[in-house]
Amino acid sequence: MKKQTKVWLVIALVLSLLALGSACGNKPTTEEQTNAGTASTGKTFAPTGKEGTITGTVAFTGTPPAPKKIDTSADPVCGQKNPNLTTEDAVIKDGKVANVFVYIKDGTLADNSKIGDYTFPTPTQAVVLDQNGCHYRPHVIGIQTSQKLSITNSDPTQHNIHPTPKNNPEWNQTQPNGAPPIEKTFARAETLIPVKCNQHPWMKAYIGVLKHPFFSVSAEDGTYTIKGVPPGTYTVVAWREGGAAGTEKTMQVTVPASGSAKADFSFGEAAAAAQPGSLEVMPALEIPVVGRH
Ligand SMILES: [Cu+2]
Repeated sequence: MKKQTKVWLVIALVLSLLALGSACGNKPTTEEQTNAGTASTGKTFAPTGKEGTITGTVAFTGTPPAPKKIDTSADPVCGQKNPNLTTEDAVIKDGKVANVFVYIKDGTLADNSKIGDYTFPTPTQAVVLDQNGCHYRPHVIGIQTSQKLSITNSDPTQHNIHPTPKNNPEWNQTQPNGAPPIEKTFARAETLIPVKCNQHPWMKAYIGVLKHPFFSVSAEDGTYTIKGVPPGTYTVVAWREGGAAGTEKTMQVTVPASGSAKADFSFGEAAAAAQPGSLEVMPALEIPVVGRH
């Protein structure tokens, strides 16, 4: 064999070894990518511009319980700042219920994907829970997982915030007058987390934690709106406090492309005997095309 041929053989051998080496070197990277893909089951939700809304009113049938005056003698500061403090477990006016947490529990989008399979970006804005007049404002809030909850004390007294979750860590923290906001996040979805105050036994709030942004709290006129909902059919839950874990009403709601679905809920004595709720779908803004899939 010629010396030149030998040299070429050696070069070829070295090159093939290098190629093999780099192939081996690439292997873990490929595995990492595969593992990462498996670990995060969620695909990031991307709006298509055809999102719709779910709106409705939460009613109360029958005679609502009257709010009771709260005895604030445990802390005179509370009585001075808010002498007319009343219970907030039933804020009902003209047969309409406030503080009902309405949310999408699960469902299927128009393309047959499941809402629970998506991941949603965490809002950068914090949700604020204020203690003002020795009660929580608002009384019921919704928040996304990992979104910042900022708890503020606007009272000239000390509070002790004490959420009692089941799926998230429990904590309680003292917040004296003038203390900076307490900032917390919830890692897991949970509906709903009761919040109490270790200083003032009457203080209560509820936090609904969801992985997605499709939730709303009914206003004083009972109305609510869930915006940015992708077209699809969903199980919508209306949760109202009361009893050990609250009361839930459930409804199937179909959101048309770029349209609006109406879902009214009803609580109260007569509501149990009547229909669980009325569903009315407003026409889609899009004109249906014959033969469209
Ligand atoms: Cu308090």
